[in-house]
Amino acid sequence: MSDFLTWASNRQSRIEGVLATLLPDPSHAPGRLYQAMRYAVLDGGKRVRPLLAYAAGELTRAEPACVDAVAAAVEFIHAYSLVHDDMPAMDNDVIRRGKPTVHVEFDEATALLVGDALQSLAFKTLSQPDLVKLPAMQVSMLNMLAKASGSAGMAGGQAIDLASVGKPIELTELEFMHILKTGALIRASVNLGAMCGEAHDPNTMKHLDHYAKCIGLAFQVVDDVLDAEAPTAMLGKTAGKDAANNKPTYVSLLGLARSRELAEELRADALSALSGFGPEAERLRQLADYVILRKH
Ligand code: GRG
Repeated sequence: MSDFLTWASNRQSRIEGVLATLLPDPSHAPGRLYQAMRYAVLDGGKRVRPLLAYAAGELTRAEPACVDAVAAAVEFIHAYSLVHDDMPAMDNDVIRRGKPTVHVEFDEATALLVGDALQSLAFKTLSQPDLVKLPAMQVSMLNMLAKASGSAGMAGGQAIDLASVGKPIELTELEFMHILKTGALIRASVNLGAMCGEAHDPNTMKHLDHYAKCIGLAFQVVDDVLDAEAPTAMLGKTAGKDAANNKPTYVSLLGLARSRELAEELRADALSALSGFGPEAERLRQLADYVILRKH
């Protein structure tokens, strides 16, 4: 585990540097927007999506510069989603990553623009010239990120989430919502990281995609468990909000014990998807453990 923590910390520092370089310089106009973009992205978060991209890139022996771009693009999309999700029209939250949310620290109009601009920056980053050898591959990657973040992915999942507050919901509907809302971007992080490499034969990609699908869902199940039982100080965001907002969650539908079991089953499923790989998949295996055993 200590070897994994060293690897993760190394990659977290690396992505911090990449993000800082790609974000616009706040000494130029519009300085306040640039400052807010940097506030939203830098110095916070577990960087799970970049870590997944780096681990998948290691498996396919990817070009580091390509994985850096993928990791930054998925993190920009993620950061934008958190900024918008926290706004009064959505989750109306005041703490994120242990500090005031962007609309509280700046203002609502700025928070909207931060999300818009981060989304564009994600696509600018992934569309930079010569990222991969084959231009058609890069178009496929852009298409994948667009689908994962759009109405058939994260934004669509968020729409279902908002519409389901206070309503009875079946487990299958909850699962569908999370596959889109949280799962799609996590899945894209793994697939895009792998696509930076040389070996994207259909079999490798199929197993990786199944791993990513399980991890995406497990991430959400664990998030629901933590929301129910971990204190705000540990989460860096308001704890217990789902129950307070009458939101359907895995815990409200299945109870804590069954939710924990489900996370464990998804972890086992994710690991079995990697069983045909050797040591090159070790970081992905360790990340499955990290996602499921995390405390915040
Ligand atoms: C606004 C279009 C739009 C979408 C919002 C992902 C999302 C969709 C909202 C986030 C709401 C939320 C708290 C979902 C639970 C799972 C989740 C994505 C948690 C936050 O991700 P972490 O734990 O956060 O990776 P850090 O801060 O570590 O990056």
